[in-house]
Amino acid sequence: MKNFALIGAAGFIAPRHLKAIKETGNNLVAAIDKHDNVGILDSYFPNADFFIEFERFDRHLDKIKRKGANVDYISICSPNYLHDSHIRYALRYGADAICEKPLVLNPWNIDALQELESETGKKINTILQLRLHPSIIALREKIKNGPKDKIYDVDLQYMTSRGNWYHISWKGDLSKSGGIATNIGIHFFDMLMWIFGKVQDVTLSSISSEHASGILHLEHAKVTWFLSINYDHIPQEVRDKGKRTYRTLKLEGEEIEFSEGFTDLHTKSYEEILKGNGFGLVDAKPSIDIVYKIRKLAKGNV
Ligand code: AKG
Repeated sequence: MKNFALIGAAGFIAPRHLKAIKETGNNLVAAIDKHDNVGILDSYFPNADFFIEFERFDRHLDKIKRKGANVDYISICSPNYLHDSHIRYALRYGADAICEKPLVLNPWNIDALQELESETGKKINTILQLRLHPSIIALREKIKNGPKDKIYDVDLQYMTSRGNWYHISWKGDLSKSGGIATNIGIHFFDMLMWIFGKVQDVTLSSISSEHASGILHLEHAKVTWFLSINYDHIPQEVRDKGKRTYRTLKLEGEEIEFSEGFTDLHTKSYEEILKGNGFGLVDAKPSIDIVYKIRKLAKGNV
């Protein structure tokens, strides 16, 4: 059984990490969040120690270490712009990191973390759960076994509605989340490159605080993409079924839906990480590069 600590216990994504730690048979010894609405801990680890000040969290983890009971993994669910700092804390402490997406906001943050991995010998893992989604794995296989020189015509609609709170929270602050193409688009940019190969070009047709669209040219696909968190963008027939998400991809006109199953993949991600098969810095880099480029396009800097 491994010991875990978790940074960002009060956030949107923390329950999936708590569930994954529990379902993989491990233990949470300590958690921190500057917000104290963490009653969710009782559903998974009522005995975990909880802190709202980083210094006290650090002192506690240090005490655990001096007693010889190391924390093996630190899970990071904090706002995106703090990820690299919290990863540094984890590795310097002597733990491996498991960090939510996007691993970092800027490509050069990855280079700095690469040096830290070599210095400490510890591993930085990230969550790229679409790579573990059965429909996406099947699609990748199909493309791998298809003609090698084909450029597929792909239409991607990625809609995952969020209420007004999204814009008021740190996710609505461009400097903290990177905006929706970074915070949410990262999922499908990574997935598309994993399936269709390296990026050749990306263009942006429109962008706002709640949507983005453009064209992505990959080695084996030309992808027209549309991303939205606005519920009204979801097709009526999908809304009529009571759904608030619609993730779908048309390959040469043939629809592949992957709306379901997305939220259950953290445990699978943890299982792979614990076996030493986690996605790391090298895996995360291409999608970090592309969302950085989109942010520059949005500002008219490219
Ligand atoms: C987020 O809200 O931060 C997400 O990553 C959600 C992505 C999705 O629902 O597809």
